[in-house]
Amino acid sequence: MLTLEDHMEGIVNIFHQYSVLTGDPETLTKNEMRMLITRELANTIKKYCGEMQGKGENTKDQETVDKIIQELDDDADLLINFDKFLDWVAFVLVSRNRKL
Ligand SMILES: [Ca+2]
Repeated sequence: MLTLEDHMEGIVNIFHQYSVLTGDPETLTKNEMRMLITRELANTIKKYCGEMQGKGENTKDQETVDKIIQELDDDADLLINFDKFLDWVAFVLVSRNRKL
């Protein structure tokens, strides 16, 4: 059975699996983040997309991914470090838990 430690290590590993692809290995470029979200969070994105449509926004998956990245990159340096990534993962987990 997986422990919380295993899951935490998994989050760190997934981040680095994508962050090392180009440029600084400790930050995600927008393309790296886009790849991570698209491949690792396909179902979550579909839900996000549905929620935005519920708010009257007609977004497709790709536009939803772009919006998430824009929100994450709040200082507009085009890079997402582990702190920002983890804040976002925590936010997704908290909203998911509320809906369970
Ligand atoms: Ca990188």
